[in-house]
Amino acid sequence: PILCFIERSDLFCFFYLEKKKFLYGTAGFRGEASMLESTVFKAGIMAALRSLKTGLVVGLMITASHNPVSDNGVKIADPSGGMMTQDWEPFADSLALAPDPEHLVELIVQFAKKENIPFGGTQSAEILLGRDTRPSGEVLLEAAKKGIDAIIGSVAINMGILTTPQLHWMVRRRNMEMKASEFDYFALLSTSYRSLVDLIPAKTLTGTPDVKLTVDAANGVGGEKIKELSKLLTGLEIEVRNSGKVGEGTLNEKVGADYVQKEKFAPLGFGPRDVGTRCVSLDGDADRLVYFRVLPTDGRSVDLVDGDKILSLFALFIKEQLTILNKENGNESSEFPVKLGIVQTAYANGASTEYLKQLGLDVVFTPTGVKYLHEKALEYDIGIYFEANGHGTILFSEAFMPRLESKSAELSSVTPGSEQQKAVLRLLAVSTLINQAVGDALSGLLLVEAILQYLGWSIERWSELYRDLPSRQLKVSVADRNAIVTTNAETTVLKPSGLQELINYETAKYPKGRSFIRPSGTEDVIRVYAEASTQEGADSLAQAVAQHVD
Ligand code: NG1
Ligand code: ZN
Repeated sequence: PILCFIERSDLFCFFYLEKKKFLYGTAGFRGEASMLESTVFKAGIMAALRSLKTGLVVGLMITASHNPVSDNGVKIADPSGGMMTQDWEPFADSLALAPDPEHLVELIVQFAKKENIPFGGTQSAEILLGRDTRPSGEVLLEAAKKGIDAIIGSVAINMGILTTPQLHWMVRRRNMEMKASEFDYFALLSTSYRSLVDLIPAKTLTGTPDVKLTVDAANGVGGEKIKELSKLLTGLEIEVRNSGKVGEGTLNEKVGADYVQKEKFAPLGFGPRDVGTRCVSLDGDADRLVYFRVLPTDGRSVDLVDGDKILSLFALFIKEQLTILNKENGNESSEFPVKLGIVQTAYANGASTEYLKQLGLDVVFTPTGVKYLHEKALEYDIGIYFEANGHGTILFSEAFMPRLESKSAELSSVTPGSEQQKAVLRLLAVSTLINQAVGDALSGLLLVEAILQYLGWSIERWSELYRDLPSRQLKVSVADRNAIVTTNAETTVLKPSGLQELINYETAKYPKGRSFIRPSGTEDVIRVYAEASTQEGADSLAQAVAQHVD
């Protein structure tokens, strides 16, 4: 009976296009764009089923983030705005691997039964579609629509060209029955930023604040979006380069957050003229950001202020607000206990972890992949997570928000204008500025800018919070990357046996040495990471470990 709710002609028409099988990794399905049509079509089916199952709005985003322009990908946003629930990933894989349309239909029928997905009832499905600026995006978006149409009762709404975090934000807001247009997004970000700036204590406002920020938009979707956003901002001078305009360069080619973070080199379009200014790089779909300043030594190398330092800045600021809030008449009181947690991965620079622990913060680790970090951060009242590569955000838990709001109401009637009240207002402004669905370069950079102004800090001062340990990342191509199995938030190799002992042996040779390997979730490689007290040490440790992997 379920079959009559599936448009079979579409299934057949899309199947023959399949040339390669993909797996739903840490970033959904990703690969060469010309091979993806059938897989994206299946992702459309998945999204429709997910919406039918939950009775809520679901998102589907076509992007390959920081990967080359010839690649593309698709990921599904759950009703919360976060990544699709991990329980459904095996189903996504099985759809992608289905050998023919008959099997595909069979898989859908079985899965729908198992999950009690209500076909043909009053339930309808609604899926918001978005794509980045890749030329292959349009065709793939059509394929996704076809997949959604194949599940009768589902409606696809094309939201057009968006950053990944904008789409996730819209899905989340729609399900909370809140205004969710792109204009609403820009308006909320700009007003929250304004509130934070207006709450800066007068004493830090001495001297002229450095309001100039130069943005490298990776020739991606973030370029136009940040220009639109900046029209609503006052007191911040934003210059956008690599904005994606024709002739300005290629998406993600020697530009963008991934390039700057991995190469520690200024992106194209930046150089000696930028020495002394604050610069920020977004990635291709604007869900990552890293800051940098071009060094005067050669006008090309950069002092990188990565995700770990952004995390540290956020943590410092939130902690300070909580301290102010709990200070009554100069005495610490535990009147308003808040569970603040910091979530990192093994890629976090060891110096950042040490710094955060010195601040007395609760730091925990998860495997690589936003879904793991996000899930962990949700366990706290306020959970801050970041990957070193610049993807992260601050989550305010559902249980905590009403507490914060009632504290705000109480303080505004009992002690209006007090420092405590201001601290609460700052936290509330952060909760609306920073994207609660996923990491978001635009909201992230506005928060950084507001905090730097609050502290009266330059980028140099921020960068000096701690000194990064030298590190090196390498990739090793192997026949089967899944032959390597890790545990302990990816810091220990379980299989093949004996390999971890070799890594330990190499690592022990270096002061402050640390090294781990893991299969990438987005590329067909094993990644090697090494850290040591010197760059030479980190380089040769990484080399030595890579040789054992080969
Ligand atoms: P993989 O390929 O699994 O290492 C990369 C990043 C992740 C995450 C995903 C999703 C590194 C070392 N890894 O994953 O942190 O951002 O892409 O885009 O940066
Ligand atoms: Zn991205």
